[in-house]
Amino acid sequence: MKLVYAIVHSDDAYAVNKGLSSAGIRATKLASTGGFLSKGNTTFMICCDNAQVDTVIEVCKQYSQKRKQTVPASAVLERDYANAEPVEVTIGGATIFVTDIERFEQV
Ligand code: 2BA
Repeated sequence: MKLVYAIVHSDDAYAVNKGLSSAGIRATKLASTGGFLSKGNTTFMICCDNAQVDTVIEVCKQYSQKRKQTVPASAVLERDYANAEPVEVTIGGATIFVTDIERFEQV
């Protein structure tokens, strides 16, 4: 069994959730915050069979959009350049971690 963490933009969370559910995959949604932008995002915790991991990744890929966001230059530059132009970063689609599960219990 695997535990998949999928971090998606909150605007995509509803579609990803629906996609997982239509594929018969159970998930827990957590409200999370990106360490870089300090903006809310959504983390899905998905415990699934090894054979379902590719489906999970496919669903996340299908329903997560790439977005461009402008951030102050000070967020990405090592030194604070007061007059530097804001910098554009690309967010997403989804950031996914696949981990092993040693034991799964529902009691
Ligand atoms: P944030 O940390 O808020 O990052 C938002 C976007 O800002 C990132 O999009 C990336 O394009 C940019 N970014 C982040 N750190 C950067 C840096 N040091 N320099 C320049 N640009 C930077 P994504 O890569 O798509 O990540 C989206 C969200 O996924 C992240 O939000 C964070 O919550 C999570 N994430 C990404 N990589 C992670 C990792 N290695 N471990 C844990 N969480 C991660």
